[in-house]
Amino acid sequence: TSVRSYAAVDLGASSGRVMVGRVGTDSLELTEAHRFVNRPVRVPEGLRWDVLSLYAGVLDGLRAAGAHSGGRLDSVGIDSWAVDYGLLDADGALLGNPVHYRDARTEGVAEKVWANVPAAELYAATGLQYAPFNTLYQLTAARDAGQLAHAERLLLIPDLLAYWLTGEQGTELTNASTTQLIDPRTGEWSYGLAARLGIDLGLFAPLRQPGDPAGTIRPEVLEETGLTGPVPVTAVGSHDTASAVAAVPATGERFAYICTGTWSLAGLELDAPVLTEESRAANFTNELGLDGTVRYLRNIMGLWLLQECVRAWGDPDLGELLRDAAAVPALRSVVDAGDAAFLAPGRMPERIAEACRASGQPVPRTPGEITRCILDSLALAHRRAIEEAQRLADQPVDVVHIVGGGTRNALLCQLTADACGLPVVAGPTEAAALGNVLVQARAHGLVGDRADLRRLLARTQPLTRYEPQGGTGRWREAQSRLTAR
Ligand code: ADP
Ligand code: LRH
Repeated sequence: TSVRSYAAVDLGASSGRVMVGRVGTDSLELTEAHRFVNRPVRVPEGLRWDVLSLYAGVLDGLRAAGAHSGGRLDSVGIDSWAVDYGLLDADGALLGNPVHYRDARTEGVAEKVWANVPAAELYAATGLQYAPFNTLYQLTAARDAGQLAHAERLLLIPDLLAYWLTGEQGTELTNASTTQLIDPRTGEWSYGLAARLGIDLGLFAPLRQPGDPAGTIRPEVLEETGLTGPVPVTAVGSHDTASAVAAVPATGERFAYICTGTWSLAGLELDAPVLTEESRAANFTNELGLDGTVRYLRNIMGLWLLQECVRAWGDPDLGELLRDAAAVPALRSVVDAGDAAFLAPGRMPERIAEACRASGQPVPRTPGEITRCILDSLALAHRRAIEEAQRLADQPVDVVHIVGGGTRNALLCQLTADACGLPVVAGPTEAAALGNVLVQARAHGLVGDRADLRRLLARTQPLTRYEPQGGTGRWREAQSRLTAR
């Protein structure tokens, strides 16, 4: 039987990696070829992605991936965090560094957009939860600041990197669904909405579906990376969360998922969007997944809260910190981990302490106490999102799958099982890369439908099961401290 080698470029907000997936008809193996930090840079005009250093990381990664596979790769796929983009001029040259979604430029922009198209109408048309960083708001801010004057093309981050590798431009659909300019019922651009908001959809390259060919690596890049051509690039679920959800190793249909990393994305896979007013009020989003599925989920601040504290504390050992946190009594204080007040960088330990004080709870002081407060708060937010998603979509579940970097945090997984009152199956850790690899393999006919793909993962990937303990009463009580205010 033939085994093929696929490279998955997966860029998270905290690190980028290039993984090699070796896929046979009944086998799947993933190895890390290269990992590099993703360090945003604050310049006087604001917070920016260092996209050239990320591209250099991708090239280093492809070189390493080739070295793992005798210089030959059957295809390359790229996924990254959502919503952000680069602008190109008429010659195809990048106009400035892509703006980071945590940059403050979108403050007050949503209100201006809603004056044209009310928030309720916007939700009914696009199904996207309100987040200040949705591409629509970023693009409105850029336009109003005159920054689109020389822009001929807008490429979302994975599409920009694919363009640099191949010379070809496209807009992959799952990530396009995070722009707030796509109709989730049709998977097409919302032309009417864009016209009313004065957004020029001509800036976007034609849509691509996951599995579509996305060009061939340029000869100069082959030379630079030591790869033997031709190497095709395949469109995958280029939104990292779409790739991660594709790699949830569920064996049945009654499952919820939490993609944990810098963010926690908690919700369900649905056949159709939920566009009700109740769903909007609960701030659930309808992003698009593979094969016309909908990723019905809520954004929770995620391990960003811990990353920022760890940065403030001068990078102590994570393992030790988590051991200290495990020794702190449970649920002493919790914060609302869904609160956009935690979006911006800086002063995180202080902001968490302030939130506890403001809600009349004991103020955590030591790093161990603050870490415990973060993990309890994340588990509580996971519980709330999964409970509300089931109710709003009328789709009950029996199990919660956790994928992504957070699967390495056993305390968080156990707390999530306890809070949800459901078993948690944790793994795989590199879900986005696996989903990326499997969509490439599927495009080449190596795996079948979504369920086959999930069965292959369940058979081949190490998974850890956590049973719920202690009843959910104390979690309900903790929630009431936040909602009673
Ligand atoms: P992203 O893709 O958003 O950059 P990841 O999925 O790589 O994020 O997850 C990163 C997070 O995983 C870190 O913030 C950290 O909290 C957690 N993590 C990574 N390694 C470990 C570890 N050894 N133990 C516990 N948690 C870990
Ligand atoms: C996670 C993620 C998430 C988006 C955010 C901007 O990496 O893609 O799904 O909401 O980044």
